[in-house]
Amino acid sequence: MIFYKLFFHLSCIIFLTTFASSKPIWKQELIKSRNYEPEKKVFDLTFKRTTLAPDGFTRSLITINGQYPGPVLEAKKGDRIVINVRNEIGEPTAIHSHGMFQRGTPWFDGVTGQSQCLIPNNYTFTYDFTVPDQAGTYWYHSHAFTQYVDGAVGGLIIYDPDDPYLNEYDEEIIVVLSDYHHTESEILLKKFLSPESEVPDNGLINGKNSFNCKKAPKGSKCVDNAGLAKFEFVPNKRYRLRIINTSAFSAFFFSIDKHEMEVIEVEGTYTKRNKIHRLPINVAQRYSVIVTANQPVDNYIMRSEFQKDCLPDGGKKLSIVKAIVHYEGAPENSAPINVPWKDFLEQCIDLRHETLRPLSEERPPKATKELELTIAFHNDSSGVVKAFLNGSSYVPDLTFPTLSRVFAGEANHFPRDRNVHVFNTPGEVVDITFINTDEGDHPFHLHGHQFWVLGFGNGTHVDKKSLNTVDPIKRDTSTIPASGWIVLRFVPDNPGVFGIHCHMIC
Ligand SMILES: *[C@@H]1O[C@H](CO)[C@@H](O)[C@H](O)[C@H]1NC(C)=O
Ligand SMILES: *[C@@H]1O[C@H](CO)[C@@H](O)[C@H](O)[C@H]1NC(C)=O
Ligand SMILES: *[C@@H]1O[C@H](CO)[C@@H](O)[C@H](O)[C@H]1NC(C)=O
Ligand SMILES: *[C@@H]1O[C@H](CO)[C@@H](O)[C@H](O)[C@H]1NC(C)=O
Ligand SMILES: *[C@@H]1O[C@H](CO)[C@@H](O)[C@H](O)[C@H]1NC(C)=O
Ligand SMILES: [Cu+2]
Repeated sequence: MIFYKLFFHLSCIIFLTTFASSKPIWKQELIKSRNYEPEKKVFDLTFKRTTLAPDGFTRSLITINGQYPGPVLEAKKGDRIVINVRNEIGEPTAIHSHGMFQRGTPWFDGVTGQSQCLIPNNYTFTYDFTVPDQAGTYWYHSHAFTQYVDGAVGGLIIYDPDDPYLNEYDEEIIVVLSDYHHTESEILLKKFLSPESEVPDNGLINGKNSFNCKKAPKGSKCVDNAGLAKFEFVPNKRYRLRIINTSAFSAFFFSIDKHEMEVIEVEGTYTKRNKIHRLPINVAQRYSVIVTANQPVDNYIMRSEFQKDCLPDGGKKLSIVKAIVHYEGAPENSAPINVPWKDFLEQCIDLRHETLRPLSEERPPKATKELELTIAFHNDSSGVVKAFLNGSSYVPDLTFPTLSRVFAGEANHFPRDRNVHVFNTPGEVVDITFINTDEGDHPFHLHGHQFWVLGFGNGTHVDKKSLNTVDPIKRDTSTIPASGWIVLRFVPDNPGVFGIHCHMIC
């Protein structure tokens, strides 16, 4: 029964710093010091409902420019990104660029009730922001209702002309992993409100997979063997795979049979090169790995395995999500090499520090403030199960977003259920400790910032001695273990209203 509890409103706290100390938006010095010119990149995206069958099963999906997943938006460090969102979904929406700091443009963070009002149907809204100081693997998705489960997602890549690994790979490949539901999210949501659990029907790699139609309900439109995504490898070339997990619930182990991979980036932070065989990746997380095409010319299975322990019913009916790595010169349709890596990995937690270390070690500043919050799921006064942070369940005001409230001079009067935490002292460094009393793990995401992951563990007692304050990894999405804790440190130096929330549609 973990699931229906999760499929609920964001449980959110909001960071707010007053606008008085606002820093310049555009770091001219940084840009000038480089030998390349920033550009203005304009993307026109139309969001629209379309009937599609990515895995053979026909359903209505939200497509972006007719595609699912949506087009990958590509820019480079320093660019200005302009996204014209045309809403033809038939209902209101808002689009969040996940991982973007939005320094100086907090109103373009795309969160309804926090940074903007909804974009009505048949309207166009323009997001306009710069990325002076970030590069890496990101994604964009609807931040309204449960639309991203219905397909409103796509990759967002910021290339880095100063990438320290630039000479260590020849080409890039984007791999979008998702869980996939045959039921529309609105119906799913209703199911979750009743104590009837639901797990994904399937998973996709770059929007493709096959489905065994025998498992589909009678009367549905379904075709077997819809086909797998295919990735072309040229022998001896080195590939940077950018892996993006856009799931609603499901964590995966990602691997390619017979191929090792080396992690080099997590969510915009370069890591020390580290060889692994299986990569755990939770909802909303991203990694880059280098894979060398150093195996005999053939076809190989790329697999994304559901971490079934994190699913409420143990994911009994789910199969491994597959794609094909096809070496140039290999037969087109021969059976792929099927030799999965067998390394044991603990489920439902992130890669540990030993395998995930920052390339440039950075000792975080000392914390000046501590914030402890307990995550719990239980019924409210009307008997509906909700997520609570220290007893308060987040309720957005869709018609008067928190940021508008700040501009209206109401920065000191927030209703309790807006779960606001105000940071308005320059130089503040905050440690947030989450104590998760739920039996499910929760991938937490912070908007507008990255945080250092100082440590995580089991139980409600934080083992302070185990915290790493010397060289922790910095990222924007981290898993809080089931019935466990995590300590995150961050510097609230980006004026605006930014959420921190579980990314499981909770
Ligand atoms: C949206 O625009 C389309 C075509 O311009 C029109 O047919 C439809 O009635 C409009 N819908 C709404 C809700 O205004
Ligand atoms: C994506 O995140 C979900 C949710 O935690 C997780 O179950 C799934 O395993 C992740 N995918 C991968 C490839 O790790
Ligand atoms: C949340 O609750 C815990 C446990 O009761 C308490 O220690 C902590 O101070 C509370 N946090 C806030 C922000 O009030
Ligand atoms: C909340 O749940 C508990 C335990 O399931 C139940 O006893 C109680 O009646 C519920 N309260 C409301 C208001 O529904
Ligand atoms: C946490 O608990 C799980 C399950 O009991 C166990 O497998 C794991 O090793 C524990 N982790 C730590 C850090 O103690
Ligand atoms: Cu985000």
